[in-house]
Amino acid sequence: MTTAHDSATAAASGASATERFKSDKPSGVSDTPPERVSLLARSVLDAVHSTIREHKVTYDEFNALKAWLISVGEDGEWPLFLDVWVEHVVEDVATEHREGNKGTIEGPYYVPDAPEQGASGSVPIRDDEPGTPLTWKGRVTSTDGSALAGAKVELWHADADGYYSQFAPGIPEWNLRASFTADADGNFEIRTVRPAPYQIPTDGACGKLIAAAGWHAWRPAHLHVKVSAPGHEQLTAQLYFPGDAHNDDDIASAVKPELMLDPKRVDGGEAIDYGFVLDPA
Ligand code: MBD
Ligand code: FE
Repeated sequence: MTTAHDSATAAASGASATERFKSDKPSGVSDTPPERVSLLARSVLDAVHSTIREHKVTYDEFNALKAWLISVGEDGEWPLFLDVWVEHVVEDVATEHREGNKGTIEGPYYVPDAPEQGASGSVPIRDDEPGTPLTWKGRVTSTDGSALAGAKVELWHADADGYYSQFAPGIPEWNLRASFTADADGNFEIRTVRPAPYQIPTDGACGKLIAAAGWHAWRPAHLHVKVSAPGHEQLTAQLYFPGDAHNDDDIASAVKPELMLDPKRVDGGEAIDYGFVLDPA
């Protein structure tokens, strides 16, 4: 059977992720003081040079690298590459002071301003959406235990085939993307479906690296969230399902034990209970 997904390509999803990045996060090197740029660029170059000396990198290998770096840009895969292999360390460093909820990486597929569904409701979903229905109850609190009424919980995730709306063709614009607003007690209730394990695009430059190195392209199934409330640091996280084959070898190194769900079977699907504790800003 042919589906719209068969025409999903790395170049198309990479181009969408690159455009998304440019419009949402348009800050540049000019905001960074020259001493800092010099320090960081020097440090990265030193690491490259010592890798070359240590492993006696050849001209053939140097040229293979040049060709590959050119193709990362041509395929629009800089966001994918950086989010899969680098962002997890940036996230660790940025959030190490937090006492509240653990977070993890954002990845390349967040879109702001998803449809608002109030404190309780369903994500936008197709009539024939495949996958196990999931009901998720949670509460947003501050580190002192007080409820964060009006906290915003933005959710986005792949469908049961592993595709994200707005980055793969043939999916309604806001499918499986929504924003919820916690009630006066900080509570919210979300209805969606369980996402599938996710394989990053294999037909572009990142896929070429994975194949050439003999790695795999899988991330475990995950729900992405951003949680925000006035006077608090925004939390970006992902939640995972126990038993997933890739919880222990996520290609994006973004799984943490604190982010593991505990789904219970209920009539017509599964129920999860997971809340968030935000740090005061
Ligand atoms: C994803 O869905 C994702 O979450 C990350 C981090 C990288 C690629 C695809
Ligand atoms: Fe994802």
